[in-house]
Amino acid sequence: MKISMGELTAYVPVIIGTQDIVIDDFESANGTFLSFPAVVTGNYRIGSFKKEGRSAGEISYDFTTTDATRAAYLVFNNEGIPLESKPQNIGLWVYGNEGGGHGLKLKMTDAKGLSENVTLAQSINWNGWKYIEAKLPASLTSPLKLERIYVVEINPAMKDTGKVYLDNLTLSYPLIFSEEVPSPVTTSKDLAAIKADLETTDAFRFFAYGSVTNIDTLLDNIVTSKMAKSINETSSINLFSGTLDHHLSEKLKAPLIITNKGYSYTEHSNSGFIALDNTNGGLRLSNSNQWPWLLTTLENSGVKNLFISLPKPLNFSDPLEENLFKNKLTELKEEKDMDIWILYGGENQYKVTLEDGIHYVALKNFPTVSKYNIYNDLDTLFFTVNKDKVTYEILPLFEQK
Ligand SMILES: [Ca+2]
Repeated sequence: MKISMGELTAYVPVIIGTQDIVIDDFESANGTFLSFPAVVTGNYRIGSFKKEGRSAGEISYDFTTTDATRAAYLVFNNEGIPLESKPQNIGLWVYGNEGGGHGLKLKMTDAKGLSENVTLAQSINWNGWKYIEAKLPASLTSPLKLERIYVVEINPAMKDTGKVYLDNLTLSYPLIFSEEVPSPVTTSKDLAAIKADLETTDAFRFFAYGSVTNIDTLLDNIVTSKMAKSINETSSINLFSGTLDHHLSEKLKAPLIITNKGYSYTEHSNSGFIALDNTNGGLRLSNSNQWPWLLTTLENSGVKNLFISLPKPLNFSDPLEENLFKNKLTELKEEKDMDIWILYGGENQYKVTLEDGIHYVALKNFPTVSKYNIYNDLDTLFFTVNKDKVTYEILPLFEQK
């Protein structure tokens, strides 16, 4: 969000949604019953009456035996459920018909051993299933443990027996904030840098990216899920000019071309994809067998478009080899009228340049720092390959609203 006052402009964090994670689906034994005071009786079990799946949790209580404050607890196994990082909200589905208008609370313990009781509902007074949630107090220090969920009554007059059903205990995390001053995505003047429709049935789109490594934080996982969704909606091939973390690769549907070791040739529709290895500063230095293989492959290939991917920038330690490589491609372009694109990794920004009619495209790596700006640091590149024309679009993964 941008706030302007006179000449002052400030950028403040913006929450653009939440990511919900179910941490207990009540599909297997997860806790035991406890009451307060001891004269209160009841039970906790996993039963077949449920919101989702095959079962839900069931707390039964008998609040008729005393006037004192009464509570019926589900005490989670193993001293509670650890919460990896502190969520914004914690919630669950609760079936309220036999809730007797009592309160529903949970008990958290934090890293310092401090306990706090958090109210989920002042009064269980609804019919059917309802999702209820509570914010976690700022005073608690992560990591937290959820120890108990319980039905509680302080009013001596409210005496009854009943049952409360619980399902899908869920943590909600805020979906990312922007803390830095955003800058617009750099746009290229390249004529190929335009949005294009798929004109014929053999036309296709493909995704191109650098390395994706160290997907280890919750934010990384949220971001790569979003990335996978956007890729799977449109892409027929997914090209990475470097290592691809399994957290992303296992979510992708289309065939992968990964350029981090070795060399390969893949044909799709009217296009050829050649992966080469220049990790040691050149083709010969990385694997000398590549040259004869490459020359034969280029000789035999009759495709309209050629996409050559390399893990590192085209900056060979032997300038003669680099020239030879570039000349070979220029020659090929003229002889066979191919549209040639060199896609290389090792960069932190997308960059497209045109040299002797050949496109050189630096592919962006996934941020390796733990904190990054989701609007500025997460662009994606999609190529559209039509019969006579290759175009591309560099788009931010998250659109700033
Ligand atoms: Ca369930």
